[in-house]
Formats: sequence, structure tokens, C-alpha cells
Amino acid sequence: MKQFMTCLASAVILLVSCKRDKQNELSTSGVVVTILYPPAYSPQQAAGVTVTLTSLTDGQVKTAVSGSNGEASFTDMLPGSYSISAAHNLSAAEAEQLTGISEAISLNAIQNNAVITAGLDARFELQLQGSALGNLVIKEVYYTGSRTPSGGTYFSDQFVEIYNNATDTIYLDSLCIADIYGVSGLINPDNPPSPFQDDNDHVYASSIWRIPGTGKDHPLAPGSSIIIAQDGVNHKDELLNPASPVDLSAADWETYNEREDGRDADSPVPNLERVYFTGGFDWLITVFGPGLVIFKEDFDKLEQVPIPGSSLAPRIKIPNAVVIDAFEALKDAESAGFKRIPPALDAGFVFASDTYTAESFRRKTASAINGRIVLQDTNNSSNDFEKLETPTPGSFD
Ligand SMILES: [Ca+2]
Ligand SMILES: [Ca+2]
Repeated sequence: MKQFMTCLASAVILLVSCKRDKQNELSTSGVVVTILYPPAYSPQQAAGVTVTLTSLTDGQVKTAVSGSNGEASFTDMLPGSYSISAAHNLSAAEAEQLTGISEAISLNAIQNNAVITAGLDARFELQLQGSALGNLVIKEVYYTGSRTPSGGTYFSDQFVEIYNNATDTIYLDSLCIADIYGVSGLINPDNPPSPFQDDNDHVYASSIWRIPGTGKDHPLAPGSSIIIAQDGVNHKDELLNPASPVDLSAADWETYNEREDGRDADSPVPNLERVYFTGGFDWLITVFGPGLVIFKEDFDKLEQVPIPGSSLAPRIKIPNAVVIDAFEALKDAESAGFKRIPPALDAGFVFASDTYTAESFRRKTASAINGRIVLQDTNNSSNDFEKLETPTPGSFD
């Protein structure tokens, strides 16, 4: 009898131990975590990223590195709740390959409470996030104006196009555009350069227009643009200038300069806010070559500065630090001494062959990332812009 009991006990122990083995075998799982770059990056799969699984039960940590397919694999994982995290630093050169924008960036991703069930292989997908790379840029400026069929001059068809050159949506609310004070060259023999030239830390605006909105009213997707027209009409109309190169009736914004005498027309195109204005009938930017900046800053924070030796209205002093992008055009190749925009914002300038040539200046394409055009931005209009025989509002053709 005693022998039998011992035997039975052994059998029970054997059974238990066998069951425990079975449980251990069942309890581990394989886990694959796919790491993706932010949506605007190409390719999407992020290789070489260290992925960390931290058990929320006992704090145990396991790591694996993602392969070229973006997958990091883990074996023998015990069931339970985990936190999955990934962090990845890109050098400027690496970021340029993936986004077209040459800026170093740190990317991160985290998923809390990832549940691993006993015996079941699990897959998770994490998308890395980071601050936007790139920014708004001036894509095209058509300032030269055009000739009418009878050889007259026409300048109401000017426009500026602003492009989202970044990896994320940018909200245009409160974005300002300004033309910078100073002549474009020796238009008259006694023309002096801007009296503000010695100040390399600011630009001095003659007029400022602003996109309305309360913060998130006007999103602009990566690779998209807006057109700001002097007048948002079809300039090819018989009554305007049939020889104009542009129809701006589909412009996003126009500069409507409301006046008692109604000299500027208010087309159905939405109006920019006129923040500060020292021009005439309309926001005519000089056909000899304007200096332009886009920026964001409360107008009330900007200093109003008298023009030395002039009784004209004060100009608005804008710090370089708030300027997002700048464009400088001067009268001709010999006009470098008339630069109005500090080298830190724009080290060069463009020039047209003459006034009213219908020539336009468009920023060069640096690369295309998964179909999204990335524009060249070296803060030098001489390098970054090319002269076109005719404007290309809203396109690159
Ligand atoms: Ca207008
Ligand atoms: Ca309007």
C-alpha cells in the first residue's frame, strides 16, 4: 500500500511538473514592432531604430533594432502589459534624404499598454513623431508687370506665391507679408540706397498685410501653396489687359486697399487684412524689383521708425528673428549696393531684363519626396530663384 501511495505521489508530481512545463511553453510569444517615419517621409519604414519593450508588471526591459523593413522582432515574451517606445536621431544629411529638408531632428514614439497574450504572437505599429522640418517659403514673385497689346504698361497682375516647404501642415493665420523700404537701384541718377542699410538685424517695412484667422482657420498642407494677388481678377479680360500672362480670379487672397474713392476694386477673392500701408491706390510692389518678407509677429510689438531725412510716414522695424522667408529683387546686376534685406536673411538678389517684361521669379526645386516637391532654400535669392519668361501661379510648369 505504501509503495502504491509513493507511486501515486510521484505520478501527481510528474503530472504537475508536466503541466507547468506546458504552461511555460504556452506563455511566451513572439512580438514584431513595425516602426514608421512621420507621414511626409519617404520611405515610410524606419530602419536602425532601437525599440524598447518595458513590462508594466515587473519593469523588465528588452530591446531590439528595426531592420530595413522597419520591423524589430522580440522572442520569448511573457504575457502581460508592456510599454513600447522608440527613439531615433537623424543627422541633417539623413533627414535630407528622407524629407528633402537638411535639418537634424529627434524622433520619438511610444505606445503604453500594449497587451501580449499568452501563446499568441503579437504585432504592433508605431509611427515616429518630431517637430516639423522646413517652413513656409516664397515660391514665386511676379512683380515685373506686363505690356498691353498697344504697348502700354500694366502692373495690377502682380502676385506672390507662398509654399509650404515643411513636413507638416502649417497654419497661415496671422502670417504677414511686407514690402521693404528702399529703391531697387539707380532708377534716377540721384537715388540713394535705403538709409537703413547699416542695420543688419532688421528689415524696415513700407506696408504690411496679414492673413486673418484665429489660429487654425487656414491650414496649408505640405507641398501646397497660396497665391496673394494685387487684384484677384482675370487680368486677361478684354477690359483689363488681354496680353497679361495671368488669370488671378482663383487666387487665395488679394490686397484690397479700401479707399473713399474706390480706386481699388474688391473682387470675390478674400481680402488680406491691411495692417500698415504707405502705398498709393493699391499694394503695388515696385516693378524695378521689390524686397519682400513673410513673418509672424504682433504688429503692436513692432517699432515705427521715421525715415532719416524724410517726412514720409514711418516704416515698421521687423527683427530678423521673426522673419520666416525673404526675397530680394533689384533693378539690374549692378544694383547690389541697393540691397535692402540683410545678408543673414537673403545673401543675394535677382533682377529682370527690364520692367513690364512679364518675367517671373520662381524658387528652384531641390528634390521630390514621394511626389512632394521640396524647394531650395539657402537664404540666397541669387542661388535659389530662377527667372521665368512667364509666371506659373500655382504650378511648376
Ligand atoms: Ca487690390
Ligand atoms: Ca476681395
